[in-house]
Amino acid sequence: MNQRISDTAKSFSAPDYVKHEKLKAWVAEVAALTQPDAVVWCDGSQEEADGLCAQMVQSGSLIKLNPAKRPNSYLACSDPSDVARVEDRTFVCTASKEDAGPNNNWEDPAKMKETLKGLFQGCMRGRTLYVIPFSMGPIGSPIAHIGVELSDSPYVVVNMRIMARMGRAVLDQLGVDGEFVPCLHSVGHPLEPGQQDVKWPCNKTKYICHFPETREIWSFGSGYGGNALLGKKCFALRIASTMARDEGWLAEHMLILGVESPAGEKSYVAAAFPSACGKTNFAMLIPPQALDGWKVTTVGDDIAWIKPGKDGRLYAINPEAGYFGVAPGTSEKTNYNAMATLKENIIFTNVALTDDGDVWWEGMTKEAPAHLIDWQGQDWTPAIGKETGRKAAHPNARFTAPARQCPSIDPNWEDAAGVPISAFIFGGRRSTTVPLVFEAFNWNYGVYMAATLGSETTAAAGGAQGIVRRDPFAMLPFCGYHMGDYFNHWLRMGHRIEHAPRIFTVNWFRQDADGNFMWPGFGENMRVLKWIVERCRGRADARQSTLGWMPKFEDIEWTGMEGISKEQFEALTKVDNDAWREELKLHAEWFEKLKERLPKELALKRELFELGMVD
Ligand code: O2Y
Ligand code: MN
Repeated sequence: MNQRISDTAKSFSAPDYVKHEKLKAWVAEVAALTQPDAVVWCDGSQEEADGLCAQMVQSGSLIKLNPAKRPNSYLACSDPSDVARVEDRTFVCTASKEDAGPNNNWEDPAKMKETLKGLFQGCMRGRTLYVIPFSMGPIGSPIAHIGVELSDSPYVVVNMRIMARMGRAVLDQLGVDGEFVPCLHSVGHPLEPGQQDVKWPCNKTKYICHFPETREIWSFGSGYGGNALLGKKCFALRIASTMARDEGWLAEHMLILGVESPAGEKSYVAAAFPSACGKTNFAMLIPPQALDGWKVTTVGDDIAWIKPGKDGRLYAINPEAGYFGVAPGTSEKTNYNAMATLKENIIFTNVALTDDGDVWWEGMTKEAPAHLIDWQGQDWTPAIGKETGRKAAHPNARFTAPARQCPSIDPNWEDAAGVPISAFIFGGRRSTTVPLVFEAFNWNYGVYMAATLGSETTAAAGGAQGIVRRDPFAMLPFCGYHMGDYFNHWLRMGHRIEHAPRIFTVNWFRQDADGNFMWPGFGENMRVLKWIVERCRGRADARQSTLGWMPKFEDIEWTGMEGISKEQFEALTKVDNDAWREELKLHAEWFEKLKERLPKELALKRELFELGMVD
């Protein structure tokens, strides 16, 4: 498989089975620029992944976990400078700066290409260039799209194999002239002859660049997560959002879940939450036992691609095949299904290593083990943690897990046609102002609510706590074009489809005057979800409020739940006009930032809203 060429011309030929001339030409062009020692066309097989993992164990980049505890699983620990997505180094390069919008860092495409070509020149010396063909979505699905990542990181190869459908089958689907998004990635750490590699190669100069007009991605300097696994945020959101705008569909930062009633009726909803709002927990929710017969199934935990179907409904796929989830805080109590997904075939990144060769992170168990090796390779004990404040796992430590291992996986999660969406749900973390749940009066109203979605910062994210940040549609870091144009696209989509999903806002995080959460969250969110899906079937009652349709106390199923009185529920769902007048001022400030491209409907809606907020 490995075609090592030692001649100085370093020409590499593709395997005979590759018939796509444009792809072959691009690989040759990149190899000439980056000068790798070898080019490997990944077939996606288990043997290939096993071989790469063995090679990384040998080089010290991966630790093989105890197979008796965690079969076929590995731990990677990154360089401390390369632990998360780097938003300040992420660029959208469009011919006109306005098209990228104030929500993106911008650079002229030609200028950025010159900079990147300088950086990529010879950057793979001493390394192997891996050709990684991948499909975002089930291979052959009319909602799916194909990408090819060229990367000099074997860690990227084995993660992409979990996160996407990857390898020979994708090349077969591409055929001789199929369309693909070229995704070029390098850790930016060439090796001179005889130079010893480091465990986690990367470069202090980082560029994560998107060229939406030519549908290309170039990423340099980071080996981590969304910076390096280019199918995820770079392709499935930033590039795909522009494809979706141009082609009349939606590429969204949304989980997709199925809800089955005791009568066996199935509904699907897609939901967007900014970070630190329990998105993965909601995607894998286990209903309380008392809601006998209700079932929640998981289609996707992070991204949804949604296209109009012939029947006038919207159909969604999860373009991914795996979860790249945050480990800290995940436990059998907070997310039983996630923990069950992690039993085998997992790549952990930046968690701690136990003395018996397993993994641990803060929040996994009540008590920390007596001794660990922390994510930076140092001894860690609860006493050291207490004394120094050092965490055993990095707060952004991750697991890469095959979605098929999730116990709540939906039977239709790989359906090429997608699943029909009945509702969109938008939720932020708001200690005040935003009620537990309400349904927008109509599509445009729902778009307004999503466009003004805000969430409070948490201490866990670092920095100040409790500041409301606008994160429209939870897409602020992921929309590949001007946010005002994106709102307009959503407004137009609603009018193009005959059976538009209903739109709901939720807030699991409202607090009382003493700072206590007023809603228990987790599995109890099923009660709200039940009301939502029944509203979509025209079965659940509601009252009209200034914000939208809201459940009355008796419209929520309370069986098996104590502790929320009618008065408390009224407080949870109260619309505080004073607070909303303040909120609407903040909406005005937010809209001001987008004013060049803000749809008039939304500015008008805000004013009407303000007029309605009278006591
Ligand atoms: O830090 C990273 O590289 C990953 S960020 C991420 C990963 C999985 C799902 N969502 C996100 C996100 O930032 O929304
Ligand atoms: Mn995400």
